[in-house]
Amino acid sequence: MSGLKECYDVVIVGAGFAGMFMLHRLRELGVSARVYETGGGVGGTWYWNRYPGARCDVESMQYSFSFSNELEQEWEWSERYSPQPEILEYANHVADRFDLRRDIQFNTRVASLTFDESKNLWHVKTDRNDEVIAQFCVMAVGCLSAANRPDFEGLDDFDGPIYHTGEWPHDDVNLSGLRVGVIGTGSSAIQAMPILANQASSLTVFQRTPNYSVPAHNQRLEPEYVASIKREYPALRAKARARPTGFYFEFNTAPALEATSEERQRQYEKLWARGGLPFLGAYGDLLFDKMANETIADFARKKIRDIVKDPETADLLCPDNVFGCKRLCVDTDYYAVYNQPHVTLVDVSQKPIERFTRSGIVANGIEYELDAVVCATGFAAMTGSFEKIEITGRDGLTLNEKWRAGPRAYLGLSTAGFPNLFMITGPGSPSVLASMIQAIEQHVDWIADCIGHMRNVGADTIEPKIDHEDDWVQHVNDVSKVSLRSTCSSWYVGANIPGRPSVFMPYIGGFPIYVSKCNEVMMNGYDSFIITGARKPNMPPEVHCTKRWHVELDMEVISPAAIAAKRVPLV
Ligand code: NA7
Repeated sequence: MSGLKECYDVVIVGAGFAGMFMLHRLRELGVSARVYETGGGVGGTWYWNRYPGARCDVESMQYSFSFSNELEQEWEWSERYSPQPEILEYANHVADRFDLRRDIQFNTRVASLTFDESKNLWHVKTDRNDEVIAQFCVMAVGCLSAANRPDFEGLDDFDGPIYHTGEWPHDDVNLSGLRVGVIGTGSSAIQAMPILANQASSLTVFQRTPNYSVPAHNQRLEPEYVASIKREYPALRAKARARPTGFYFEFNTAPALEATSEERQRQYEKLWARGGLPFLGAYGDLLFDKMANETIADFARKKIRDIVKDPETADLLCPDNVFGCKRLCVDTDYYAVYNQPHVTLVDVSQKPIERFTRSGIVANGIEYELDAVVCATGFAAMTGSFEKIEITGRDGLTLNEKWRAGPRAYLGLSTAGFPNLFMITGPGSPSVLASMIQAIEQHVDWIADCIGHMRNVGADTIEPKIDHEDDWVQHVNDVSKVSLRSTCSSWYVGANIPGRPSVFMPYIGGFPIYVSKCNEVMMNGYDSFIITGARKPNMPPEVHCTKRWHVELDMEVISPAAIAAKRVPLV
């Protein structure tokens, strides 16, 4: 190709919260950056997941950027759990406030990234025939962005529309009076179903695995409450960062099995009434001790049976696996949906859906007549968006080839053989097990300081040393075994999609320990990385953005000893 390709210091793939904040930080560094985004607007997951009822399962006052005091103070959330349109509005507000759009090219998918070893540059090609060059690439592609569309037999025969919750159309979808089928009973389906049931003349739900869900008790936010949080924001954020999940809630570190059954009942009732993910913080050993877990699972199953009137349906809805092993769902009136006469639950746990026909879906030998189908079948989590891009590193090695047996990344930030390629919330980092925006901000700050250092020392490339990467991957794997979370077929281990290697992908050791490790690596002059071409190799790194991630480790709750003693509610 000609030598006239546009050249940037950094190309960022994706304009969700990660890509937007990365762009902002790079501008502060005085670095040129170009963002490519498949969608027609900013917001990433909140741009695509427009299905009815979509909302965040982390409380609004904590699900937001913390880097700008002004932004934090001026933005008003209206509900305890923000609905998708409001989060998208927030993303747009951030884009406008920091004038981000002028460096983002929308409706453009990055098709390939190829590292040129002779020049130490990445060649970037898009599906719109853009070809640009960059020293660094930052993958801000999201953890739950590549929709899982199972290849059911006869899909093309079906006369009606087939929607996917993660790729919901942008124009109005009118399901009023239609016979609607829903495939899947994960978080998306659980949020959508109460609304779909109000619209549809019949709702037929195809369930492969039941999920535990805790009531959201969503409500409008009182101005006094909002004001009180805003007054305390810095302290609240600091507390959140010291928590294993990166978001703040009160949790109990005492073991469930040391309480009497009456005490447990009171504790579970209290937290059920409070609602949301903190329910898992009822005791410290719930995700570590199978017997302790049984106590909370029994409580949740009893709640399902109390709500769902038909005992057979209630039985089908009661999971028999570890409570909180799959991502816990947070709902508004989900289980009660099944009391409506036009809602039918079809169990496809023993025999998979057989096929689509012109007029419906065949399961267990029965044809269910349908006008429209909603696939709430989730995502190729953590690695799906990487797989879609042809990423070629040193020696012609592709990332798909390197990750064939499961993702291998150092700190979930970078991977050996792919110099100057960073990932935001990549596999091997807390990512989906932490509050996503906190996890994103910490990664962006670390990457920004790293790129700043590379410029300060005049370096050409940086990539992890393979032995450090191997050790980290092993550590991620070892830590996961401490938790019961590693024991079921969830998307955390890629088990929702046939043929994927079974590897626990996020880092479950807790956000503060992870952040300390990232800080340590940086302060040691990136000695677990290979840096080439540095003209000033001994210059120590300057801490700018990462300064705010200094965490006071509350050793009582997050120390390795506490983890070993299985007392950390890694919600
Ligand atoms: P999830 O949680 O992965 O749920 C997908 C659902 O679809 C789940 O019940 C799956 O059953 C089901 N599924 C997937 N493939 C099939 C096939 N082939 N047949 C029948 N059923 C199928 O995705 P969501 O979008 O709901 O939520 C993702 C995350 O977003 C969520 O955890 C929150 O963090 C936000 P399975 O359990 O695999 O047996």
